[in-house]
Amino acid sequence: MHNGSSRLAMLLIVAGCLISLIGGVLAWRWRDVSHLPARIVTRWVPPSAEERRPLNRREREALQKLQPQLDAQIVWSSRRSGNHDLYLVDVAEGQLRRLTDHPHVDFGSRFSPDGEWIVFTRSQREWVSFRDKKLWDVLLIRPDGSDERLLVRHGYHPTWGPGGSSVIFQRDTQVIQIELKDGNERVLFDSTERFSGGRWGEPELHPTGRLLALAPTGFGAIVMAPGSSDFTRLTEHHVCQTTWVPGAEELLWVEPKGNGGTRIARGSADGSAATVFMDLPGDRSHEYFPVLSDDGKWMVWGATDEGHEHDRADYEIFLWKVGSPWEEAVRITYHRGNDQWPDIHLAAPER
Ligand SMILES: [Ca+2]
Ligand SMILES: [Ca+2]
Repeated sequence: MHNGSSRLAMLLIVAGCLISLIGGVLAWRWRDVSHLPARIVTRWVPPSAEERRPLNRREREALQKLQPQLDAQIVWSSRRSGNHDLYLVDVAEGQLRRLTDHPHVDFGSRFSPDGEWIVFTRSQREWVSFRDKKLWDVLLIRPDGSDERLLVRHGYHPTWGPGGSSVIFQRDTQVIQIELKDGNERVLFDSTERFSGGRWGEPELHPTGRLLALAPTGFGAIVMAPGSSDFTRLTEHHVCQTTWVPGAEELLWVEPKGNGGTRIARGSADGSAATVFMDLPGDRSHEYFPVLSDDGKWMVWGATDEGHEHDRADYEIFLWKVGSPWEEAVRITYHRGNDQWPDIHLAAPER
């Protein structure tokens, strides 16, 4: 009788272990399993610099839809190689080009005004979350993937200064402008005494260089003259990712409101007016990373249908002709990993 109880107890334990094991395997979603080969392979066998990962059918169809009306390059960061590398798509060619091949995180790519260079940021370790703004360097690369070079150590969120002769970036509590010709640095803003030190993001200089925009966390968008301690507050609530509207003293920013939890607003730099610029109908409406083409006629951004983390969630890249109905926006990526921070450069801007 005693031996029978022991066997029964042992059977129950074994059965429990089996049920737990099966449950664990089922909980380990196919999505995670399917990512494993690329994640393992990319750690040991990096793809060659010449690799051109093909677009999938829906991505090719999206480009074909755009080709009659747009000749442009779009660059963004994607995990389609197993970690964050920069990819570029040439709409007219209908081809995908892998620009970087590095085990660290590459993102935040922005075309220079002449389209000859792309500035971006690379993590100093293999994995650094976008939430840590310290462990990053600023690099340059050509749109064909050549001439990759370090511009400056310890820099985050780089964008271009007026005319493309300098780069603006965040370093700890400061916004820095570095001249490309001699490497001289100038401090445009220092938040040491305000906005909880470095708790603000996405500083960007107006194309004329006369105004600097950024968004302190929980405070709202602000605009100031570089080097000034005075600023204009554009919103009374938290927003983020301020970016200038070319040819105007207006900005875009992301608001934590609307369909999907976020929307893109457009407002005057003097704070006098703001409107909802994009809040895409449908499920994929958690918008971030907006930026306009240099002629202001096209906007690219990323959006998820669930999830928020900028470097983890399944963002996809969208393109929209400014002024057309929102629902005519074209989704150009169909890749279940993270796709983020796009930028667009027109081959021949309309005049
Ligand atoms: Ca939305
Ligand atoms: Ca995606």
